[in-house]
This record gives sequence, structure tokens and C-alpha cells, in this order.
Amino acid sequence: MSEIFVGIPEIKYEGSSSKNPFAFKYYDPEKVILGKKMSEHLPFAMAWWHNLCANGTDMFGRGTADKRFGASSEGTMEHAKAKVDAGIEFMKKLGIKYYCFHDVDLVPEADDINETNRRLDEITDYILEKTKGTGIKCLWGTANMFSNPRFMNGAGSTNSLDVYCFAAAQVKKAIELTVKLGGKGYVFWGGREGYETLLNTKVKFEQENIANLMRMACDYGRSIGFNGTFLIEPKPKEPMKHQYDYDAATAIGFLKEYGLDKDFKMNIEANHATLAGHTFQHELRISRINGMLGSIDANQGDVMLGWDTDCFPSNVYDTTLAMYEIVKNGGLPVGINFDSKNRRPSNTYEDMFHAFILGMDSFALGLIKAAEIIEDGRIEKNIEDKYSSFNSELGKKVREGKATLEELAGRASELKAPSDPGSGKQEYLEGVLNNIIIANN
Ligand code: XUL
Ligand code: CO
Repeated sequence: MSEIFVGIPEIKYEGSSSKNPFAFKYYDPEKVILGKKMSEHLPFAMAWWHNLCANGTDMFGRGTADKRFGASSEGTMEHAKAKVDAGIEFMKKLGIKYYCFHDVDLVPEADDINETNRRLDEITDYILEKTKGTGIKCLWGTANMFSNPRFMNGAGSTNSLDVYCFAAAQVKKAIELTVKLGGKGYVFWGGREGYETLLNTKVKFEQENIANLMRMACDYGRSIGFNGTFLIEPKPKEPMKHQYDYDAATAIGFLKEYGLDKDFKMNIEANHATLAGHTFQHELRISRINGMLGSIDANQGDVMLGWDTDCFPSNVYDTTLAMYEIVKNGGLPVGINFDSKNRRPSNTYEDMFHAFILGMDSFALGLIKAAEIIEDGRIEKNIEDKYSSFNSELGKKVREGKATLEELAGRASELKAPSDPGSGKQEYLEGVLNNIIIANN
């Protein structure tokens, strides 16, 4: 197999003073942080769709990047195989061990699902053959149930039983492929699971059907030996006006309502969090405290734009606070998928590498800084102090759910007037965060 990314070397760690555009400045896979290697803290994955399929096409113009990778034409099995070759060379050069895929990222979809499935079998055989001995594996798989026009009214939420069966068939096949490729997770992102208007929608009916599809997916997955994590990836809107899995809190409530919370966790995407009016850290925290932080889709939005821009992560404040949540979670059961794409004018092979170097370095620096927040202790101590009144006898009773309203009212009556709860010290704490992030890089 001939080299595709000719002239681009293996990307190595050279340290923060390096000016080499093809070197990591912070990501040092062997470096031990909080007792674990960086590469273990950061199980990075490449998204097949953005990196190997998306060519910069947008609503206003054709693609700007050539993603044929040497194949004579697009949309063929020859092209599908060229994407495998390119993807493996790309991951090897960056030291990335995982990839994520939708079924139709891997092969062109045929008119007949039986033929699509045959192509999927062929391409996954090819992936297994080409990744043999490399240590490269699937992080998670999923079914694309939003691009084909048949899914215009939803997949699990569709009004059409035939379309529902089609969705079920795609989920079944995608779980089989995930198992075949050694995947740790299986994702449901509810792209068209939502509605535009209640004038034509039965919300409860649709949500029950989605839950039933997820239940069937769990039962089938477990029956064929999938012991990884099922994931919901919340997003509030886009493409639908109202998406059912609005944010982590909504998705967790849905899973609990339908008894799916033992099999599912959250796959939190940064740009989806900001579309929901939350920070990335908020979504990670809500998932973590509910024992449901499973995986992340690493990217960032653009503060000036209100849509899912899927930019590569560069904001080290955000990656630091994200890595803080991940470290506090004891790591991620699944991993860190760069659901990020190059900007349309960044259309060269070099740009593909620069984007991943940026993303991986941003998370590596975030990890270093998160560890410093923990070791420094000022922020965590302040939080402990803030709630310390609950360490009293009465406070403990409240915490244990053993206090009564009469008792608390008695204490209030003794106090006569409420005491000052104490300063939140936000500006001081923001200064501490600056001090940690800016110092000693
Ligand atoms: C869309 C999105 C998806 C999911 C997988 O916004 O994030 O690519 O990650 O379907
Ligand atoms: Co995503």
C-alpha cells in the first residue's frame, strides 16, 4: 500500500518550546499524570465522517478538500477502501488508537439494505485485516438514521412502521459491526428524533417508540456478546427544532423513566452543550454526578455563531474544566472522539494533521492543568469551606434526610434572623484558575 499523506512524518512530542508544526507541544503519551499515562487518560478517537468523508461541502458551495485518497471516483467500494487505508495511516502517524463510525460512513449506501449489509461485511473484513497488529480499534459505532429521506419524520420516532423496521435493521447491523470491530460503545444520537410542530406530533407515542428501540438494541447487543456501554448523545436542536434528548438532564430523566439507565451512559459533545445554553463542564458534571459520564465528543462551537460548527478544540479553559470532570469521574469508560472538522478553507492533508495536533494538545494541556487544580487545592478547599455549615450535628441530620421541618423551624426561631451565608468569592476563584492555567506551561 503506498503512502497517502506523503511527506507528513509521525507526530512526536517535542515540548512547548518546539516550533515544529508537525510535533506535539503538550501531548506526551508516556508522561505520567496523577499516576496514569497521558495516553490512558486520553483515549483519543478519529471520527470517520469528518476526517475521511466530509470534504467541506456546505449549503452554499461544493467541497474544497479532495478526500478521494487516490481512488478514481467517490461513492465506490474502491473509495471506501482508500478511506480505510488513509484512516489507518493517519491514526498511526498521530498515535491514535481508536475510530468512531456511522454505518454509511464506511460504505456507499445501496438501494437494497441486503446489499448495503454485504458491503459493510466486506469493508469491516478489510478494516480488520488492515488494523491487524496495529492496536487500532473501534471506540464506538452508530447507525446514521438521519441522512436518508426515509428518516424525515424520525427513526425511532417515525410515524411509519416500515421506516421503524428499517431503523431497527440498521441498529442491529451497526451493533454487530461494533462488536466485530472491538468497539467499547454504541451511540444513539437522536438526529431526527424530535419535532417541528405539535400540530402533527404525538410526543409520548414517539418517546415510547424510541425507548422500545433502545431496549431492543440492548437486548440484542447483550445477546451477541456486546458488553460495552450504550450511549445517548444529547443535543437540543439541529436538525430538528425540538430534539427529545435536549441535554444530559433530559436524557438521564428519559433513561430512568424507561428503565434504561443501567445500560446507558452519556456521550457529551461540547458544541451540543453550548447549543443547549450550557457549558461543556455543566453537561459533564450533570452526567458525572448521576454516574452516567461515558464518553465525550470533543469539539467546540464558535461564540459568534448559533449552530453546530464542530470546530477543533482550542480553548484551554474549556478543556481544563472538561478534563477536571473526567479525572474526577475516574476516566471515561469509552473515550474522547474528535467530532470536529477542519474549517472549509483548511483543505489540505497538512491541515488534517494540524487540526488533530491542536485538538490533542488542547486536551493534553487541559489534563495537565486539571491535575494542577487538584494538586493546588485552593478551588476544591474553597468549595468544601463553602458548605462546611452542614458538618454540624443538625447539618448532618439534614444531609441524611433525618431532619424535620419542626426542628429546623425551631433553630430558625432561635436565630431570629438568617445569618450571612458567606461570599461566593467568584472573582477570587477565577483569578486562581487564571493563575493555574497561565503559569508554568
Ligand atoms: C451530530 C453529531 C453526530 C453524532 C453521531 O451533531 O454529533 O455526528 O456524534 O451520530
Ligand atoms: Co457528536
